[in-house]
Amino acid sequence: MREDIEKVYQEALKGIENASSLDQLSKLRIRYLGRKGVLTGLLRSISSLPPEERPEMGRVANQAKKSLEKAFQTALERLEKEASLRTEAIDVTLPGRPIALGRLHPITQITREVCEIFLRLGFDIVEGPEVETDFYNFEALNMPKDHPARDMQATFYISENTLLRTHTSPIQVRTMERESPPVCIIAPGKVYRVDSDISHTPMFHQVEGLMVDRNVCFRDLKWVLTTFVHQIFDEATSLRFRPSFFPFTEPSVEVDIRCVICRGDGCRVCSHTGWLEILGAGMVDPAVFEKVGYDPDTYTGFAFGMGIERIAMLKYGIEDIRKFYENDILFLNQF
Ligand code: 2NM
Repeated sequence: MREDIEKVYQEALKGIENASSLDQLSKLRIRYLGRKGVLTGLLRSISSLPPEERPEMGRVANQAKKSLEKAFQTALERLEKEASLRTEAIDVTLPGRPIALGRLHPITQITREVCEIFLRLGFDIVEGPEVETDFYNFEALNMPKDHPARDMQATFYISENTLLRTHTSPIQVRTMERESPPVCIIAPGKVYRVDSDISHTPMFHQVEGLMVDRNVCFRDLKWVLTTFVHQIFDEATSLRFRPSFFPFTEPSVEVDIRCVICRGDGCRVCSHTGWLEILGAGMVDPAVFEKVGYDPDTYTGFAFGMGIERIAMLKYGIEDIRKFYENDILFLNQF
């Protein structure tokens, strides 16, 4: 009997120490210490021994039981700790989570390209406020309160005298007020007009330019704009200057380029005219010089303005201006 107990004890102890899961350990406990367990059976059979042997065997068997209970407890703690370590473990060999690299918005890219071309031609870049006063946005640009040209501008007003600029010309006015000629600047930035359809958004981007000095003439304007168009599109792109009207320039022109899509044959983009309108320009009206305190008998100048979205749409073949402002990552990632 003593040998039986010893054998069961050793066997159980070995099993407990080698148990590699909580499930396995639980099965071992049932097998040895359960109601129908091996050791439980041995304990029960003590009652059938001769009375003088019972106390001694009882002691031995109970000792084995106690000892195994303790071993179970130790093994339980060990396996629980291992399980928790497994769930908290960090596999340092796993590849890192990729960090998506951002990119510049296509409008920002084109704005920078345009600015770089004019920087190389000697223009400085000037910025200004998007919330403007009536004076800088209209009055100083030869558009008094009753001027019909103001009706054409559907303006976002903040108060009677405060508005969201409808063009970046106020930057040029502010620069002329602050500095005397020669002035040679470009004014990029956001502008706002009440307008929204396939080719208009209430906010869009402009780059305007201004050059003022003695003897600045229309030839200078033509050379600068031709050079610009050849650089932003290509050398083969020809230009056409059409008479037009702006309150702040006289004479005024609209500048077309040969359609970059069909090269002049006529297509949907150029409405079968072979030409695309991309710029407005002209010689600064003497009335504007008067407003900023320049002597119109001493100085002349040219100015021009273009919409960045339009340039970007023609360069990249985008048909709907609203694509720029939908935050569609698949669209934006193409540029
Ligand atoms: C255009 C077209 C023609 C322009 C004029 C001026 C200023 F302030 F010098 F008078 N800035 N920009 C101008 C002239 C803008 O955009 C289509």
